[in-house]
Amino acid sequence: MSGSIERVVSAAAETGLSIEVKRMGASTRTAEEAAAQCGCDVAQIVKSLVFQGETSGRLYLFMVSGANQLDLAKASALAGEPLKRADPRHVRDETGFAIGGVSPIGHRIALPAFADVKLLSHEIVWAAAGAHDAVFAADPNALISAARARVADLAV
Ligand code: 5CA
Repeated sequence: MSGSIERVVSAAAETGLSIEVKRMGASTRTAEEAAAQCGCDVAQIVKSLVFQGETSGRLYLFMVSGANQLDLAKASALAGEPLKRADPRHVRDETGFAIGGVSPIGHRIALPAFADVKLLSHEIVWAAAGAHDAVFAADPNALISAARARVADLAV
């Protein structure tokens, strides 16, 4: 198992979230690809989007359904500062994950996290597990708790 995936598994175990990481053997880099591999609706895929505060330079995690776009105005209001998309290298340094495999849990450095309320309308959601072909399924409430994310209206 890769170190990135191990961090996801450890973080889940530490927070009492029971997960089984699945290596799909095909790309799950995008929500559409992940949905095709998981055989689920794209709305059940959790996108883990990392943005950077323009003032503080701090990174923030936003968990949004694959069917929705992040509303940057709402996200900025929650962060308390304007946001821009984080540089991929910066994302990798702080989360330990490459874009396309960023998991909502198991980051190297804890990021303030927010989750869109629409994720709660599914019984099961799927999230990236730290690699480009790795995913896991979870109850959205349990996943959001494990990510220590605040539930908010984040979608456009
Ligand atoms: N594994 C899939 C499904 S869980 C996944 O990670 N999807 S994702 O949406 O969370 O991650 C891909 C997202 O990374 C894209 O939606 C996009 O917002 C972001 N992204 C793609 N390219 C870049 C880039 N060059 N810099 C910063 N963010 C990027």
